[in-house]
Amino acid sequence: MKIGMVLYPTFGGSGVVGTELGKALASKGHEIHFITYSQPVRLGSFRENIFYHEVAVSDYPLFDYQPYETELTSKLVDVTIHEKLDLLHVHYAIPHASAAYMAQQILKSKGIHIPFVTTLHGTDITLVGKDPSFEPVITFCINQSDAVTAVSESLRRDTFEHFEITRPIYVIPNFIVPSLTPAEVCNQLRIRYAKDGERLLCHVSNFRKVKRVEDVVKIFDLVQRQLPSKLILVGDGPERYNVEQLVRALNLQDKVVFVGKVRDTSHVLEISDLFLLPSETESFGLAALEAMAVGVPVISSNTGGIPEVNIHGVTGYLSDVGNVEEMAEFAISILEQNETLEKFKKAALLRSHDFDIDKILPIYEMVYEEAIINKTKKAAEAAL
Ligand code: GMT
Repeated sequence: MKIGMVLYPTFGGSGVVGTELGKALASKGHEIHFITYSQPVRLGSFRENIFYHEVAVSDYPLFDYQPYETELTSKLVDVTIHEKLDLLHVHYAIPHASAAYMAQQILKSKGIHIPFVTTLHGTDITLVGKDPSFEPVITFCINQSDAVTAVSESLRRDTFEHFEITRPIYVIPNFIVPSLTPAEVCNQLRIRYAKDGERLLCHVSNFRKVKRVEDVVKIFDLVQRQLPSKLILVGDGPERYNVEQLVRALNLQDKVVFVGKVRDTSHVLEISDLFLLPSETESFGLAALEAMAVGVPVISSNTGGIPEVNIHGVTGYLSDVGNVEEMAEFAISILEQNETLEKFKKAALLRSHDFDIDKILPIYEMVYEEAIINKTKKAAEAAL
């Protein structure tokens, strides 16, 4: 299949999922055309079957706000025609689903019938999307999509709850592409952050309010009072300043490392003992799954789709949002004894295999095939 993959090229989970999916599809022989405003961070180097089309955003002085959606739409039309695409797959509804719908209508007027699949990722529904200023457009575009997928049962439920949806939504969970760095590399890297006998805790996010990164620091503060440990914070965003202030106020500067944005987080995760994800809401929690995929247990909040990934008492623990005391107790209970930590590490790794790309990819392929067949049928019926 020739697929146009539309996504945010940044560090966000939806961009990571779209990029890794595209790469995996390309390895299976599909032709993947990434269409976005800058090169996706996880795209990596030149590969067979992968093409990247940059959406140039004009800066005409009349525009206080650049019409990205319009330029994206034009690009979708152009790439579909000239690369003879079979399907568009848009990640994150806003504004990708409405751009795809518009492109579809323009193409229809030229006799080209292309289906589009929309994957809902979380904040496009749970935070931004349900805002009344977006709601009518989101509802319309979800209903007009040729197929809709959501990354968890929880997100599917939220979508039906907040929008008037008249079509089915398939749950296709996020996935991991397993690859382990040799232990030797990990050990060398680890001793730069944690001395012998110290535990290493880790958090990765875009430092938005919804991630509650201050809770990460509060949990760590309680843990380090009981166990020698360090915390690595990966990522950057609007809350970083407040988090830095909190670290200083708690006098934890020597124990907390801010490494900023990291393109490939696997190396940081591989040297960690425990991952903290105390988010307010999380449709899936890809960051937690990526930690589990390298054998790191997870302390998380019990919210959104996280319980579909992190199993309480097995791969880590889940607590109510904001209950930092309990999260710290759970963290200590895992980290105190080597045997317990090992048990949780093994269980986390094992669980992550349920989300192996080999299991998830065929489901996307099925959805694509069905969408293409249905579109072709509809176009033929309309032509009669
Ligand atoms: O977490 C973010 O703020 C980024 C956002 C995105 O769309 O890039 O992440 C969402 O999609 C990820 C990939 O499907 C999910 O793993 C995250 O749980 C989800 N974030 C939220 O629901 C807050």
